Amino acid sequence: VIPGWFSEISPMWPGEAHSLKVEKILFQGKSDYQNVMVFQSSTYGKVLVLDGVIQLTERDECAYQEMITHLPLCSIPNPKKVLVIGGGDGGVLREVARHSSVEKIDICEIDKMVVDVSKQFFPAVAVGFEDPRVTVHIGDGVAFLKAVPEGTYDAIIVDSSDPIGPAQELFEKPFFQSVARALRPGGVVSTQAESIWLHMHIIEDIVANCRQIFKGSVNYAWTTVPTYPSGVIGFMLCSTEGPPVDFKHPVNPIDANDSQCKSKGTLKFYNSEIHTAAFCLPTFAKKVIESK
Ligand code: AAT
Repeated sequence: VIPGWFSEISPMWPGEAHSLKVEKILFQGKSDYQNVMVFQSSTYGKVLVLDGVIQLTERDECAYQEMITHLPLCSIPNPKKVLVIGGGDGGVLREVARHSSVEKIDICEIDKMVVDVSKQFFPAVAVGFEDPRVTVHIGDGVAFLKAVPEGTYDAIIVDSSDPIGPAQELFEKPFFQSVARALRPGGVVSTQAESIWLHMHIIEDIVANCRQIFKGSVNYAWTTVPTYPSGVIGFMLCSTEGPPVDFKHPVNPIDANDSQCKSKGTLKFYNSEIHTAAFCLPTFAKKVIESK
């Protein structure tokens, strides 16, 4: 550990630790679920850390939040009811709110401290909470989903932390079954699905489970996020049986109506070309994912 630097050390990426130079620690707390820290970095803006793992930085959060949201929402016409699990910083809410067809946005985040800290230190991210269509539920996403009536949502976005800690169950088969149940026929889900460089074994299991559960389509997409382990992160994109969804060819482009969102700023990362490109996989990953 280098003095004055934050190093992201975890058994989920043994033998490596990305480091950022710390200008100032702005917040340190312990919630019922995890350690919460915010620091000012010298080159990535403010950084939110949970249990020693970077959740977002001001500089590159756009890549993750825009992709995990617009990959599903731009793949179906007129999404109306959307559920976000995790995502307590509000960034995914900010992105969902860009879609004018959306009428209701529920969010279920386990840790209220994440919401409070985001409102205090990351106003450009927490702006998502200000949208009048948003209802906040503080609780476990697993329990919340079990109570949702069948066929409720057009889209579910699982913006979850890594599977060590409170998010563990969000990577397991029963959770994906409840997601499928809560979606309407032809509804879509997008989940945080780790890195092809570090977690092929986790991805393999998720893909195998999803192929059994989602009778529409099952796909893996990825993007670059410099401050996430290995610099890339992926998403599982699945649809339930019903009107077919071709994730690779977005039918609901957002590029055009983005201008209505002045308070949220404009899109910085997502566009229709990068949407399609996100599904192109390196050969080693393609082999594993297609064999499942
Ligand atoms: N948008 C920032 C990126 C995140 S945040 C993940 C959120 O999921 C956290 O706020 C955490 O408190 C919440 N969470 C964890 N478990 C649950 C649960 N069971 N129910 C509801 N919310 C939960 C993800 C960063 C990925 C990091 C990659 N290394």
